[in-house]
Amino acid sequence: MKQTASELCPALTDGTAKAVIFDLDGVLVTTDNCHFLAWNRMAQEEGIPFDRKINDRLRGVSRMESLEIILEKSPRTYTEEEKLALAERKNNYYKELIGTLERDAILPGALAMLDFCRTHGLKTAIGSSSKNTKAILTRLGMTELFDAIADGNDIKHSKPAPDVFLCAAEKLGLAPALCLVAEDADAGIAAAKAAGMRVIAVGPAASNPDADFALPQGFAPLL
Ligand code: B16
Ligand code: MG
Repeated sequence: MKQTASELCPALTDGTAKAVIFDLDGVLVTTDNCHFLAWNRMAQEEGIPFDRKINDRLRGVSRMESLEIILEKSPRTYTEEEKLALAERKNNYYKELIGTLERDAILPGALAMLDFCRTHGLKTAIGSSSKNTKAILTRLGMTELFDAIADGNDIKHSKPAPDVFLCAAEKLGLAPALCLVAEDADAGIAAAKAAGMRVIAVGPAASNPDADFALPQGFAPLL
């Protein structure tokens, strides 16, 4: 059933928020599946068991921390140098995949949601752990849709630390309490809460009890 953005999240129009900070992978675009495919390829080559359940723990988590989670199941140990090489190999596979993305990689309703925010005077920003954020936004022609972009290159501590969202709020020139965060990851919800922001939980994170608003189908009901 089609719903309005205000029905999905009353805080968008009640005057208590001035911006929405969007996570990228899994919230606006389907690159979460590209991460899965790239890690899966690397894990298979190394003989490390890997599946969708383990992959869910990687949402919002930085590249090197994701690797450590995958290596929990590894039959052998790796030196720090080898770990850097594994992460680089995965990132090369990932870049191959995002290099083929087309506009249909934008999740259903995401553009309608961004349009709603902008026409209702809410600023829009990206708060993503990914160091590939700018390449993805450029590839999909989305860069101009945001007033600020904070990503993995701006921060030392990735989600669940609040850094990327605090960085986005600072770039927007807004107090954290005036920002809403849209997230698909438990780590991202923890990060937003630690930043003092309210959270719209989408997709796999919709059942997280810390979410202020839950959208199990993401922004698709807007269409
Ligand atoms: P990269 P998000 C996160 O993006 C992904 O969810 C996570 O799976 C990935 O490991 C992380 O970015 C780092 O990505 O390897 O491209 O720097 O969900 O915070 O937009
Ligand atoms: Mg995400």
